[in-house]
Amino acid sequence: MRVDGTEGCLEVGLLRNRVSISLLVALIGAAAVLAACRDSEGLDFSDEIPGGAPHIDQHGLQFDPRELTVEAGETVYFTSSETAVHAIYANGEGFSGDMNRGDIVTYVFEEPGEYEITCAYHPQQSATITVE
Ligand SMILES: [Cu+2]
Repeated sequence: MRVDGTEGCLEVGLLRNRVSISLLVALIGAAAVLAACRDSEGLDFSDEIPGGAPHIDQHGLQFDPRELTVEAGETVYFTSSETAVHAIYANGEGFSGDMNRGDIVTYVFEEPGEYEITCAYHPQQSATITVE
């Protein structure tokens, strides 16, 4: 009886270990998904871009934000948070060259007006910059 009882405990112990390992695998999976989600929300460029500076990121094959108002002569920061290559145009004029994940390009809009921001590779990407 005692031996049976001990074996029973051992089995329960093993089962607990298996549950723990499953839980650990699930947690690692969840962490990976969260990390992937964070990437799709944009990398952290705060070390490279001054706080409060106008900044448009690209992730999820979109500009973020899609509308921005800046002062004439202000430096606008364009970044890419994803592996898809982007090439940014302002009113049909390319200025960024090919951008890869982590790249930062700056552009100064000298003339007031509305600028349609597009990407050479992704027709669905568009943003509007209003220069005052
Ligand atoms: Cu693009």
